[in-house]
Amino acid sequence: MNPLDIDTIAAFSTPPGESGLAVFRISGPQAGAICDRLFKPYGSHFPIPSRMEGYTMAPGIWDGIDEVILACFKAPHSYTGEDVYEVSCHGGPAVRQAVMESALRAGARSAGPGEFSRRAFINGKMDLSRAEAVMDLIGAQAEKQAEVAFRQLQGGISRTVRRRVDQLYGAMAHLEMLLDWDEEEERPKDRETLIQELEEAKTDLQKLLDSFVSGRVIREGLHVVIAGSPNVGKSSILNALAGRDRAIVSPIAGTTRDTIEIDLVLDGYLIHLTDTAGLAHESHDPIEQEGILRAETALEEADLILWVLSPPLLPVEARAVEEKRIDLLALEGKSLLLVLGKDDLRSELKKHEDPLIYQEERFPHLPYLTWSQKQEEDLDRLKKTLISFIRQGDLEADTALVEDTKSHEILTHARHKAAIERAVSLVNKTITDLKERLSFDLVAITLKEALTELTAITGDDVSETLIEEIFNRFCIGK
Ligand SMILES: Nc1nc2c(ncn2[C@@H]2O[C@H](COP(=O)(O)OP(=O)(O)OP(=O)(O)O)[C@@H](O)[C@H]2O)c(=O)[nH]1
Ligand SMILES: [Mg+2]
Repeated sequence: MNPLDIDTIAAFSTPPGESGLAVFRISGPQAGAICDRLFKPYGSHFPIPSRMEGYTMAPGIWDGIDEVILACFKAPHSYTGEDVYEVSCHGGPAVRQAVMESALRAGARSAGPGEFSRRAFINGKMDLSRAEAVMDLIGAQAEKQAEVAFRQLQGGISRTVRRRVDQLYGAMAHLEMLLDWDEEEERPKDRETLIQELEEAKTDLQKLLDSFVSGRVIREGLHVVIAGSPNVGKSSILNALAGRDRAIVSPIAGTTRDTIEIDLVLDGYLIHLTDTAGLAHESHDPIEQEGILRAETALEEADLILWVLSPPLLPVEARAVEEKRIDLLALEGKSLLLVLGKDDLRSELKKHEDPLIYQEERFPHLPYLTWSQKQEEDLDRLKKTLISFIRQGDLEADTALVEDTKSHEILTHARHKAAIERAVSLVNKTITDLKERLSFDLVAITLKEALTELTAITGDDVSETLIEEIFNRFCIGK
Protein backbone atom coordinates (compact mmCIF):
# COMPACT_ATOMS: atom_id res chain seq x y z
CA MET A 1 0.00 0.00 0.00
CA ASN A 2 1.23 3.50 -0.77
CA PRO A 3 2.33 5.13 2.53
CA LEU A 4 0.34 8.23 1.55
CA ASP A 5 -2.85 6.13 1.61
CA ILE A 6 -2.28 5.20 5.25
CA ASP A 7 -3.71 7.61 7.78
CA THR A 8 -2.13 8.48 11.09
CA ILE A 9 -3.84 7.17 14.19
CA ALA A 10 -3.78 8.44 17.75
CA ALA A 11 -5.07 7.22 21.11
CA PHE A 12 -4.28 7.14 24.79
CA SER A 13 -2.68 3.88 25.85
CA THR A 14 -3.51 4.51 29.49
CA PRO A 15 -7.07 4.29 30.87
CA PRO A 16 -9.25 7.33 31.59
CA GLY A 17 -9.37 8.86 35.06
CA GLU A 18 -6.79 10.69 37.11
CA SER A 19 -3.19 9.48 37.11
CA GLY A 20 0.25 10.94 37.52
CA LEU A 21 0.99 10.49 33.86
CA ALA A 22 -0.91 9.40 30.77
CA VAL A 23 0.65 7.98 27.62
CA PHE A 24 -0.64 9.08 24.23
CA ARG A 25 0.51 7.42 21.02
CA ILE A 26 0.53 8.60 17.46
CA SER A 27 1.42 6.21 14.65
CA GLY A 28 1.61 6.71 10.90
CA PRO A 29 3.36 8.68 8.19
CA GLN A 30 2.12 12.05 9.50
CA ALA A 31 3.04 11.38 13.15
CA GLY A 32 6.16 13.57 13.02
CA ALA A 33 4.42 16.45 11.24
CA ILE A 34 1.50 16.34 13.70
CA CYS A 35 3.81 16.44 16.71
CA ASP A 36 5.71 19.30 15.08
CA ARG A 37 2.50 21.29 15.08
CA LEU A 38 1.42 20.23 18.56
CA PHE A 39 4.52 20.61 20.65
CA LYS A 40 7.21 23.24 21.09
CA PRO A 41 10.62 21.81 21.99
CA TYR A 42 12.43 23.11 25.04
CA GLY A 43 15.63 22.76 23.08
CA SER A 44 16.21 23.64 19.46
CA HIS A 45 15.57 20.35 17.77
CA PHE A 46 12.86 17.75 17.24
CA PRO A 47 13.31 14.43 19.03
CA ILE A 48 16.18 12.12 18.33
CA PRO A 49 14.80 8.59 17.78
CA SER A 50 14.37 6.53 20.95
CA ARG A 51 15.32 9.43 23.25
CA MET A 52 12.99 11.23 25.62
CA GLU A 53 12.74 15.00 25.16
CA GLY A 54 10.79 17.74 27.00
CA TYR A 55 8.16 19.89 25.27
CA THR A 56 5.42 22.35 26.04
CA MET A 57 2.20 22.35 24.09
CA ALA A 58 2.40 24.68 21.09
CA PRO A 59 0.43 27.97 20.86
CA GLY A 60 -3.21 27.48 20.02
CA ILE A 61 -6.20 26.90 22.25
CA TRP A 62 -4.27 24.65 24.55
CA ASP A 63 -1.16 26.79 24.76
CA GLY A 64 0.57 26.52 28.10
CA ILE A 65 -1.66 23.77 29.45
CA ASP A 66 1.02 21.17 30.06
CA GLU A 67 4.62 20.12 29.71
CA VAL A 68 5.14 16.76 28.10
CA ILE A 69 7.86 14.29 27.27
CA LEU A 70 8.06 13.02 23.70
CA ALA A 71 9.67 9.81 22.59
CA CYS A 72 10.07 9.11 18.91
CA PHE A 73 10.49 5.70 17.29
CA LYS A 74 11.26 5.87 13.58
CA ALA A 75 9.83 3.31 11.14
CA PRO A 76 10.45 0.43 11.00
CA HIS A 77 11.94 0.36 14.51
CA SER A 78 8.72 0.86 16.43
CA TYR A 79 5.82 -1.18 17.84
CA THR A 80 3.67 -0.70 14.72
CA GLY A 81 6.54 -0.59 12.24
CA GLU A 82 5.49 2.99 11.36
CA ASP A 83 6.75 6.30 12.76
CA VAL A 84 5.49 6.30 16.35
CA TYR A 85 5.49 9.24 18.78
CA GLU A 86 4.76 8.59 22.42
CA VAL A 87 3.63 11.53 24.48
CA SER A 88 3.75 11.37 28.27
CA CYS A 89 1.55 14.12 29.63
CA HIS A 90 -0.07 14.62 33.03
CA GLY A 91 -2.95 12.26 33.50
CA GLY A 92 -5.99 14.41 34.22
CA PRO A 93 -9.18 14.71 32.14
CA ALA A 94 -8.52 18.29 30.91
CA VAL A 95 -4.96 17.57 29.75
CA ARG A 96 -6.03 14.31 28.10
CA GLN A 97 -8.77 16.10 26.25
CA ALA A 98 -6.37 18.86 25.18
CA VAL A 99 -3.85 16.42 23.77
CA MET A 100 -6.46 14.31 21.98
CA GLU A 101 -8.32 17.25 20.46
CA SER A 102 -5.11 18.94 19.29
CA ALA A 103 -3.92 15.73 17.63
CA LEU A 104 -7.24 15.24 15.82
CA ARG A 105 -7.22 18.87 14.72
CA ALA A 106 -3.67 18.46 13.42
CA GLY A 107 -4.76 15.60 11.16
CA ALA A 108 -4.67 12.40 13.21
CA ARG A 109 -7.60 9.99 13.37
CA SER A 110 -8.81 8.45 16.60
CA ALA A 111 -7.54 4.84 16.68
CA GLY A 112 -10.02 1.98 16.90
CA PRO A 113 -9.63 -1.00 19.26
CA GLY A 114 -6.37 -2.88 18.68
CA GLU A 115 -5.43 -0.71 15.71
CA PHE A 116 -1.80 -0.23 16.77
CA SER A 117 -1.33 -3.99 17.14
CA ARG A 118 -3.18 -4.62 13.90
CA ARG A 119 -0.70 -2.33 12.11
CA ALA A 120 2.16 -4.18 13.84
CA PHE A 121 0.73 -7.44 12.47
CA ILE A 122 0.23 -6.07 8.94
CA ASN A 123 3.75 -4.61 8.91
CA GLY A 124 5.22 -7.97 9.95
CA LYS A 125 6.33 -6.78 13.42
CA MET A 126 4.49 -9.65 15.14
CA ASP A 127 2.41 -12.63 14.11
CA LEU A 128 -1.19 -13.20 15.11
CA SER A 129 -0.56 -15.44 18.11
CA ARG A 130 1.90 -12.88 19.49
CA ALA A 131 -0.65 -10.10 19.02
CA GLU A 132 -3.15 -12.21 20.98
CA ALA A 133 -0.50 -12.64 23.68
CA VAL A 134 -0.25 -8.85 24.03
CA MET A 135 -3.92 -8.76 25.03
CA ASP A 136 -3.49 -11.71 27.37
CA LEU A 137 -0.57 -10.00 29.07
CA ILE A 138 -2.55 -6.80 29.55
CA GLY A 139 -5.50 -8.75 30.96
CA ALA A 140 -3.41 -11.01 33.22
CA GLN A 141 -4.45 -10.82 36.87
CA ALA A 142 -2.24 -13.61 38.19
CA GLU A 143 1.44 -14.39 37.77
CA LYS A 144 0.95 -17.63 35.83
CA GLN A 145 -1.41 -15.97 33.38
CA ALA A 146 1.24 -13.34 32.72
CA GLU A 147 3.91 -16.04 32.46
CA VAL A 148 2.15 -18.03 29.73
CA ALA A 149 1.15 -14.84 27.88
CA PHE A 150 4.73 -13.59 27.95
CA ARG A 151 6.02 -16.88 26.60
CA GLN A 152 3.51 -16.68 23.79
CA LEU A 153 4.57 -13.07 23.18
CA GLN A 154 8.15 -14.24 22.90
CA GLY A 155 7.00 -16.61 20.17
CA GLY A 156 6.78 -19.91 22.07
CA ILE A 157 3.60 -21.14 20.40
CA SER A 158 4.53 -19.63 17.02
CA ARG A 159 7.83 -21.52 17.00
CA THR A 160 6.19 -24.81 18.00
CA VAL A 161 3.47 -24.44 15.36
CA ARG A 162 5.99 -23.41 12.67
CA ARG A 163 8.05 -26.52 13.45
CA ARG A 164 4.96 -28.64 12.84
CA VAL A 165 4.22 -26.66 9.66
CA ASP A 166 7.77 -27.35 8.40
CA GLN A 167 7.24 -31.02 9.21
CA LEU A 168 4.07 -31.08 7.10
CA TYR A 169 5.75 -29.07 4.31
CA GLY A 170 8.43 -31.78 4.29
CA ALA A 171 5.75 -34.41 3.78
CA MET A 172 4.14 -32.21 1.13
CA ALA A 173 7.43 -31.92 -0.78
CA HIS A 174 7.76 -35.69 -0.63
CA LEU A 175 4.22 -36.06 -1.92
CA GLU A 176 4.80 -33.63 -4.78
CA MET A 177 7.91 -35.49 -5.83
CA LEU A 178 5.88 -38.68 -6.02
CA LEU A 179 3.16 -36.85 -7.95
CA ASP A 180 5.68 -36.08 -10.70
CA TRP A 181 6.54 -39.73 -11.09
CA ASP A 182 4.63 -42.30 -13.09
CA GLU A 183 2.30 -44.58 -11.16
CA GLU A 184 4.44 -47.57 -12.17
CA GLU A 185 7.51 -46.05 -10.60
CA GLU A 186 5.85 -45.86 -7.19
CA ARG A 187 7.31 -48.15 -4.60
CA PRO A 188 5.33 -49.27 -1.52
CA LYS A 189 8.17 -47.91 0.58
CA ASP A 190 7.36 -44.34 -0.53
CA ARG A 191 3.88 -44.51 0.92
CA GLU A 192 5.19 -46.07 4.12
CA THR A 193 7.82 -43.36 4.64
CA LEU A 194 5.25 -40.69 4.00
CA ILE A 195 2.79 -42.26 6.44
CA GLN A 196 5.53 -42.39 9.06
CA GLU A 197 6.36 -38.71 8.58
CA LEU A 198 2.70 -37.79 8.96
CA GLU A 199 2.27 -40.00 12.04
CA GLU A 200 5.16 -38.17 13.72
CA ALA A 201 3.63 -34.78 12.92
CA LYS A 202 0.27 -35.97 14.26
CA THR A 203 1.77 -37.19 17.55
CA ASP A 204 3.49 -33.84 18.11
CA LEU A 205 0.30 -31.92 17.37
CA GLN A 206 -1.68 -34.19 19.69
CA LYS A 207 0.81 -33.50 22.48
CA LEU A 208 0.23 -29.78 22.05
CA LEU A 209 -3.55 -30.35 22.12
CA ASP A 210 -3.25 -32.27 25.40
CA SER A 211 -1.73 -29.20 27.05
CA PHE A 212 -4.90 -27.19 26.39
CA VAL A 213 -6.78 -28.47 29.44
CA SER A 214 -4.37 -26.87 31.88
CA GLY A 215 -3.52 -24.07 29.42
CA ARG A 216 -7.11 -22.82 29.25
CA VAL A 217 -7.45 -22.95 33.01
CA ILE A 218 -4.24 -20.95 33.45
CA ARG A 219 -5.33 -18.33 30.93
CA GLU A 220 -8.98 -18.02 31.99
CA GLY A 221 -8.73 -19.06 35.64
CA LEU A 222 -10.17 -22.20 37.26
CA HIS A 223 -13.90 -22.12 38.03
CA VAL A 224 -14.37 -23.83 41.38
CA VAL A 225 -17.89 -24.19 42.80
CA ILE A 226 -18.61 -25.13 46.40
CA ALA A 227 -21.87 -27.06 46.63
CA GLY A 228 -23.78 -29.33 48.99
CA SER A 229 -26.71 -29.41 51.36
CA PRO A 230 -27.54 -26.47 53.64
CA ASN A 231 -25.38 -25.83 56.70
CA VAL A 232 -22.54 -28.20 55.80
CA GLY A 233 -19.91 -25.43 55.98
CA LYS A 234 -19.69 -24.25 52.34
CA SER A 235 -19.42 -20.54 53.07
CA SER A 236 -16.84 -21.24 55.78
CA ILE A 237 -14.66 -22.90 53.12
CA LEU A 238 -15.02 -19.89 50.82
CA ASN A 239 -14.03 -17.57 53.66
CA ALA A 240 -11.04 -19.74 54.60
CA LEU A 241 -9.74 -19.76 51.01
CA ALA A 242 -10.41 -16.03 50.62
CA GLY A 243 -8.67 -15.27 53.90
CA ARG A 244 -11.51 -12.93 54.92
CA ASP A 245 -15.15 -13.10 55.99
CA ARG A 246 -16.66 -12.59 52.56
CA ALA A 247 -19.78 -14.74 53.07
CA ILE A 248 -22.11 -14.77 56.06
CA VAL A 249 -21.70 -17.91 58.14
CA SER A 250 -24.32 -19.00 60.64
CA PRO A 251 -25.74 -22.16 62.22
CA ILE A 252 -29.05 -21.43 60.51
CA ALA A 253 -29.60 -23.65 57.48
CA GLY A 254 -30.23 -21.58 54.35
CA THR A 255 -27.96 -18.66 55.29
CA THR A 256 -26.52 -18.27 51.78
CA ARG A 257 -29.35 -17.57 49.38
CA ASP A 258 -27.52 -16.32 46.31
CA THR A 259 -24.27 -17.37 44.64
CA ILE A 260 -21.19 -15.52 45.93
CA GLU A 261 -18.25 -15.18 43.57
CA ILE A 262 -14.70 -14.16 44.41
CA ASP A 263 -11.39 -14.28 42.57
CA LEU A 264 -8.29 -15.45 44.36
CA VAL A 265 -4.74 -16.19 43.35
CA LEU A 266 -3.07 -19.37 44.61
CA ASP A 267 0.60 -19.87 43.88
CA GLY A 268 0.26 -17.50 40.90
CA TYR A 269 -2.84 -19.23 39.48
CA LEU A 270 -6.17 -17.43 39.15
CA ILE A 271 -9.21 -19.14 40.70
CA HIS A 272 -12.82 -18.04 40.35
CA LEU A 273 -14.49 -19.40 43.46
CA THR A 274 -18.27 -19.61 43.82
CA ASP A 275 -20.19 -20.35 47.00
CA THR A 276 -23.74 -21.50 46.43
CA ALA A 277 -27.02 -21.70 48.29
CA GLY A 278 -27.45 -25.04 50.04
CA LEU A 279 -29.22 -27.53 47.78
CA ALA A 280 -32.22 -28.10 50.03
CA HIS A 281 -34.01 -31.23 48.97
CA GLU A 282 -37.45 -29.80 49.40
CA SER A 283 -38.14 -26.11 49.40
CA HIS A 284 -41.29 -24.09 48.95
CA ASP A 285 -39.62 -20.74 49.53
CA PRO A 286 -39.38 -18.97 46.13
CA ILE A 287 -36.16 -17.16 47.13
CA GLU A 288 -34.53 -20.39 48.20
CA GLN A 289 -35.75 -22.04 44.97
CA GLU A 290 -34.15 -19.24 42.93
CA GLY A 291 -30.90 -19.68 44.91
CA ILE A 292 -30.92 -23.40 44.12
CA LEU A 293 -31.49 -22.63 40.44
CA ARG A 294 -28.46 -20.33 40.46
CA ALA A 295 -26.42 -22.98 42.25
CA GLU A 296 -27.34 -25.46 39.49
CA THR A 297 -26.23 -22.98 36.79
CA ALA A 298 -22.92 -22.46 38.60
CA LEU A 299 -22.43 -26.24 38.73
CA GLU A 300 -22.89 -26.47 34.97
CA GLU A 301 -20.09 -23.96 34.41
CA ALA A 302 -17.69 -25.41 36.99
CA ASP A 303 -14.28 -26.84 36.11
CA LEU A 304 -14.16 -28.37 39.57
CA ILE A 305 -16.86 -28.96 42.17
CA LEU A 306 -16.12 -29.16 45.87
CA TRP A 307 -19.08 -31.14 47.18
CA VAL A 308 -19.27 -30.76 50.94
CA LEU A 309 -20.60 -33.59 53.15
CA SER A 310 -20.63 -32.87 56.88
CA PRO A 311 -22.08 -34.44 59.99
CA PRO A 312 -24.85 -34.94 60.78
CA LEU A 313 -25.43 -36.92 57.59
CA LEU A 314 -28.78 -36.33 55.90
CA PRO A 315 -31.87 -38.44 56.60
CA VAL A 316 -32.03 -41.47 54.32
CA GLU A 317 -34.53 -40.07 51.81
CA ALA A 318 -32.71 -36.75 51.34
CA ARG A 319 -29.42 -38.61 51.22
CA ALA A 320 -30.64 -40.66 48.27
CA VAL A 321 -31.50 -37.47 46.38
CA GLU A 322 -28.05 -36.03 47.07
CA GLU A 323 -26.32 -39.26 46.07
CA LYS A 324 -28.20 -39.26 42.77
CA ARG A 325 -27.10 -35.69 42.12
CA ILE A 326 -23.44 -36.51 42.83
CA ASP A 327 -23.60 -39.65 40.65
CA LEU A 328 -25.10 -37.64 37.79
CA LEU A 329 -22.37 -34.99 37.98
CA ALA A 330 -19.70 -37.71 37.92
CA LEU A 331 -21.46 -39.35 34.99
CA GLU A 332 -21.44 -36.05 33.11
CA GLY A 333 -17.66 -36.08 33.47
CA LYS A 334 -17.52 -33.22 35.98
CA SER A 335 -14.43 -33.09 38.16
CA LEU A 336 -15.60 -33.63 41.73
CA LEU A 337 -13.80 -33.45 45.04
CA LEU A 338 -15.78 -34.61 48.06
CA VAL A 339 -14.97 -32.42 51.03
CA LEU A 340 -15.74 -34.28 54.26
CA GLY A 341 -16.35 -31.25 56.44
CA LYS A 342 -16.43 -30.53 60.17
CA ASP A 343 -13.72 -33.15 60.65
CA ASP A 344 -13.09 -31.86 64.18
CA LEU A 345 -16.44 -33.40 65.20
CA ARG A 346 -15.52 -36.87 63.95
CA SER A 347 -14.23 -38.22 67.25
CA GLU A 348 -17.69 -37.71 68.78
CA LEU A 349 -19.54 -39.48 65.97
CA LYS A 350 -20.99 -42.95 65.82
CA LYS A 351 -19.86 -45.14 62.92
CA HIS A 352 -23.07 -44.71 60.90
CA GLU A 353 -22.74 -40.91 61.20
CA ASP A 354 -19.11 -40.75 60.07
CA PRO A 355 -18.74 -39.06 56.65
CA LEU A 356 -15.45 -40.87 56.03
CA ILE A 357 -17.05 -44.31 56.39
CA TYR A 358 -20.04 -43.12 54.36
CA GLN A 359 -17.72 -41.89 51.57
CA GLU A 360 -15.79 -45.19 51.53
CA GLU A 361 -19.02 -47.17 51.24
CA ARG A 362 -20.93 -45.02 48.81
CA PHE A 363 -18.32 -43.07 46.77
CA PRO A 364 -15.09 -45.09 46.85
CA HIS A 365 -14.31 -44.01 43.29
CA LEU A 366 -14.37 -40.27 44.02
CA PRO A 367 -11.40 -38.30 45.39
CA TYR A 368 -12.00 -36.77 48.81
CA LEU A 369 -10.42 -34.54 51.39
CA THR A 370 -11.18 -34.25 55.09
CA TRP A 371 -11.70 -30.68 56.20
CA SER A 372 -12.13 -28.66 59.33
CA GLN A 373 -11.92 -24.95 59.58
CA LYS A 374 -10.31 -25.51 62.97
CA GLN A 375 -7.32 -27.41 61.55
CA GLU A 376 -4.88 -25.07 59.85
CA GLU A 377 -3.14 -27.80 57.87
CA ASP A 378 -6.46 -28.63 56.15
CA LEU A 379 -6.47 -25.26 54.41
CA ASP A 380 -2.95 -25.90 53.21
CA ARG A 381 -3.97 -29.31 51.87
CA LEU A 382 -7.00 -27.90 50.11
CA LYS A 383 -4.90 -25.21 48.43
CA LYS A 384 -2.30 -27.75 47.31
CA THR A 385 -5.03 -29.95 45.86
CA LEU A 386 -6.43 -27.05 43.84
CA ILE A 387 -2.97 -26.16 42.50
CA SER A 388 -2.26 -29.74 41.53
CA PHE A 389 -5.60 -29.86 39.73
CA ILE A 390 -4.70 -26.78 37.69
CA ARG A 391 -1.24 -27.96 36.84
CA GLN A 392 -2.05 -31.55 36.11
CA GLY A 393 -5.83 -31.89 35.86
CA ASP A 394 -5.39 -34.36 38.71
CA LEU A 395 -6.69 -33.93 42.25
CA GLU A 396 -4.28 -36.40 43.77
CA ALA A 397 -0.99 -35.51 42.05
CA ASP A 398 1.98 -34.59 44.19
CA THR A 399 2.54 -30.90 43.46
CA ALA A 400 6.27 -31.25 44.08
CA LEU A 401 6.48 -33.70 41.19
CA VAL A 402 4.27 -31.78 38.81
CA GLU A 403 5.91 -30.03 35.90
CA ASP A 404 5.81 -26.28 35.99
CA THR A 405 4.32 -24.19 33.18
CA LYS A 406 7.80 -23.22 32.03
CA SER A 407 8.87 -26.76 31.17
CA HIS A 408 6.87 -27.20 27.96
CA GLU A 409 4.77 -25.27 25.46
CA ILE A 410 1.18 -24.80 26.57
CA LEU A 411 -1.84 -24.15 24.40
CA THR A 412 -4.04 -21.50 26.01
CA HIS A 413 -6.35 -20.20 23.26
CA ALA A 414 -9.53 -21.95 22.12
CA ARG A 415 -8.88 -20.57 18.60
CA HIS A 416 -5.48 -22.27 18.44
CA LYS A 417 -6.89 -25.47 19.88
CA ALA A 418 -9.72 -25.61 17.33
CA ALA A 419 -7.27 -25.05 14.45
CA ILE A 420 -4.94 -27.80 15.68
CA GLU A 421 -7.86 -30.19 16.18
CA ARG A 422 -8.93 -29.63 12.58
CA ALA A 423 -5.33 -30.04 11.41
CA VAL A 424 -4.99 -33.33 13.33
CA SER A 425 -8.17 -34.68 11.82
CA LEU A 426 -7.01 -33.67 8.30
CA VAL A 427 -3.58 -35.27 8.85
CA ASN A 428 -5.43 -38.37 9.99
CA LYS A 429 -7.48 -38.36 6.82
CA THR A 430 -4.28 -37.96 4.77
CA ILE A 431 -2.84 -41.04 6.49
CA THR A 432 -6.01 -43.09 5.88
CA ASP A 433 -6.14 -41.99 2.23
CA LEU A 434 -2.53 -42.99 1.75
CA LYS A 435 -3.20 -46.38 3.32
CA GLU A 436 -6.22 -46.83 1.07
CA ARG A 437 -3.99 -46.07 -1.91
CA LEU A 438 -5.84 -42.94 -2.99
CA SER A 439 -4.10 -41.00 -5.73
CA PHE A 440 -1.34 -38.65 -4.56
CA ASP A 441 -3.01 -35.54 -5.98
CA LEU A 442 -6.13 -36.12 -3.83
CA VAL A 443 -3.99 -36.80 -0.76
CA ALA A 444 -2.09 -33.55 -1.41
CA ILE A 445 -5.32 -31.52 -1.31
CA THR A 446 -6.15 -32.75 2.20
CA LEU A 447 -2.62 -32.15 3.44
CA LYS A 448 -2.73 -28.60 2.06
CA GLU A 449 -5.93 -28.00 4.07
CA ALA A 450 -4.16 -29.18 7.24
CA LEU A 451 -1.35 -26.71 6.55
CA THR A 452 -3.85 -23.88 6.06
CA GLU A 453 -5.34 -24.62 9.49
CA LEU A 454 -1.94 -24.39 11.17
CA THR A 455 -0.77 -21.25 9.38
CA ALA A 456 -3.96 -19.48 10.49
CA ILE A 457 -2.65 -19.69 14.08
CA THR A 458 0.36 -17.52 13.35
CA GLY A 459 -1.59 -15.50 10.78
CA ASP A 460 0.71 -16.50 7.90
CA ASP A 461 -2.41 -17.47 6.01
CA VAL A 462 -5.51 -15.96 7.49
CA SER A 463 -8.78 -14.37 6.38
CA GLU A 464 -9.54 -10.66 6.71
CA THR A 465 -12.65 -11.52 8.79
CA LEU A 466 -10.60 -13.40 11.36
CA ILE A 467 -8.10 -10.53 11.61
CA GLU A 468 -11.01 -8.16 12.12
CA GLU A 469 -12.54 -10.41 14.79
CA ILE A 470 -9.31 -10.81 16.72
CA PHE A 471 -8.24 -7.16 16.79
CA ASN A 472 -11.73 -5.91 17.62
CA ARG A 473 -11.38 -7.67 20.97
CA PHE A 474 -8.40 -5.45 21.83
CA CYS A 475 -8.64 -2.30 23.86
CA ILE A 476 -8.25 1.16 22.39
CA GLY A 477 -4.67 2.41 22.47
CA LYS A 478 -3.08 -1.01 22.02
N1 LIG B 1 -17.29 -27.75 64.05
C1 LIG B 1 -17.24 -27.15 62.86
N2 LIG B 1 -18.19 -26.29 62.51
C2 LIG B 1 -18.13 -25.71 61.30
C3 LIG B 1 -17.08 -25.95 60.40
N3 LIG B 1 -17.30 -25.24 59.27
C4 LIG B 1 -18.42 -24.56 59.47
N4 LIG B 1 -18.95 -24.82 60.67
C5 LIG B 1 -20.18 -24.27 61.26
O1 LIG B 1 -21.28 -24.77 60.54
C6 LIG B 1 -22.31 -23.78 60.44
C7 LIG B 1 -22.68 -23.55 58.99
O2 LIG B 1 -21.59 -23.01 58.29
P1 LIG B 1 -21.73 -22.27 56.90
O3 LIG B 1 -20.37 -22.06 56.39
O4 LIG B 1 -22.61 -21.09 57.03
O5 LIG B 1 -22.47 -23.41 56.09
P2 LIG B 1 -23.14 -23.33 54.63
O6 LIG B 1 -22.99 -24.67 54.04
O7 LIG B 1 -22.61 -22.18 53.90
O8 LIG B 1 -24.65 -23.09 54.99
P3 LIG B 1 -25.83 -22.49 54.09
O9 LIG B 1 -25.36 -21.22 53.49
O10 LIG B 1 -26.92 -22.28 55.07
O11 LIG B 1 -26.16 -23.53 53.08
C8 LIG B 1 -21.75 -22.53 61.12
O12 LIG B 1 -22.23 -22.48 62.42
C9 LIG B 1 -20.26 -22.75 61.11
O13 LIG B 1 -19.60 -22.13 62.17
C10 LIG B 1 -16.06 -26.87 60.83
O14 LIG B 1 -15.09 -27.15 60.12
N5 LIG B 1 -16.19 -27.44 62.07
MG1 LIG C 1 -23.53 -20.55 53.09
